[in-house]
Amino acid sequence: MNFDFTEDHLMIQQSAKEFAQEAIAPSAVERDIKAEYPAEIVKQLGELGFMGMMVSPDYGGAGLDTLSYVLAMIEISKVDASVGVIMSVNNSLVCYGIEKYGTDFIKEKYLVPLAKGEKLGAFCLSEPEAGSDATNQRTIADKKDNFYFLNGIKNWITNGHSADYYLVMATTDKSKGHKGISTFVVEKDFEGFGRGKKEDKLGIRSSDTSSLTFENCKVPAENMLWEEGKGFNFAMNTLNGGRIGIAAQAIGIAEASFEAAVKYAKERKAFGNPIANLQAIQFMLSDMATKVDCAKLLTFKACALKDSGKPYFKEAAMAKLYSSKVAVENALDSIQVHGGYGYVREYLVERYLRDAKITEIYEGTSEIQKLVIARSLIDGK
Ligand code: COS
Repeated sequence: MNFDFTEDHLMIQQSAKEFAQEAIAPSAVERDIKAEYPAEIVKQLGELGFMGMMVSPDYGGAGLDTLSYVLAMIEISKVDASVGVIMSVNNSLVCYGIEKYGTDFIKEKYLVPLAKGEKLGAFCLSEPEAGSDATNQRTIADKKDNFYFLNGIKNWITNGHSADYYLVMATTDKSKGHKGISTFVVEKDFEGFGRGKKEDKLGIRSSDTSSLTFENCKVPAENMLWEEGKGFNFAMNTLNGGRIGIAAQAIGIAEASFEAAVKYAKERKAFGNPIANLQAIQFMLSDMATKVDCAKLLTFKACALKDSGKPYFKEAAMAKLYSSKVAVENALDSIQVHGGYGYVREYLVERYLRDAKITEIYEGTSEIQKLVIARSLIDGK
């Protein structure tokens, strides 16, 4: 077991940190208030290679390991979790899914621009009646000649309004249950594709989330990923890696909350001394720091398993379950340390709490993570 980062890991961590401080931090508060999508920042992230970090250089990516991606995600999310989720969906759901399950044609056409950050992707599994119960896909794909015609609605789609390419799960054979679901690459300009309203959210407000509509949306048969009937397995396998990305996003928020609490506790005086001298505050800071380290260890372990080609779905679920819980707890504790100042916009910690909550919900709720972990423990898989 080696707890040291390589020179390369440290370099990536440092460059993500610098970019986050210089290019993301100055507009984060305003974008949160206005719910404004960070188009220019996403473009720059692409130019720096942060939008296709794990994709092979053969397809325009940076060819890095999962730990590098997680270190960058933590630094970016520490400053702005909205930018973190945009980056996470493109990297670990869209690029990963296409690289692993796409034909050469799909990789050349779609993966290269996505990995270079020239185009943006979205992952479309959720529907009004298929959230945790993801096998209940109502979107239908009917085949006619060399095309599939998609009809249905997707919702809660991150990058819904901003993406160019959408990975869409749809039922190709209802009689087969989850083995009758397939995945398609849909372009924003395909006939019959539409975008619904943007959601007005509690947190991660600078990322865009919306519903999508498919009305006889015409998709070439060659745009199917993996093979017919493998769409649900595609979604599950891809979400395992996505959960590592969300764990990293949550760690970023948890660490930012902790650092803000330490800074404030050293500055703020009560009873004639900095509140950092008070044991009540010290205990909170100790718990916050310990939890961040635990969350990192779980997440780094999931990265190591994934990169060595071993099963990692249980560890990814544990990493997301724990890190998201810590993000919420640390944000709450940081507000408590700040007192009244933690409750107002002038200090950043109220945003950390609003941003943290979604990490317990998307890419599988905490209850779903517990279900995945429990099944693995009981079935021994
Ligand atoms: N990794 C890989 N495969 C998985 C998996 C995982 N974490 N979880 C389930 N699967 C596979 C199973 O192995 C099974 O495959 P086969 O049919 O080839 O054997 C298939 O998926 C169906 O699994 P299962 O029978 O367990 O289905 P259930 O309906 O009982 O449960 C859950 C599926 C609840 C685990 C699944 O629907 C889920 O993860 N839901 C949450 C979805 C989600 O994360 N939504 C967020 C949307 S993206 S923001």
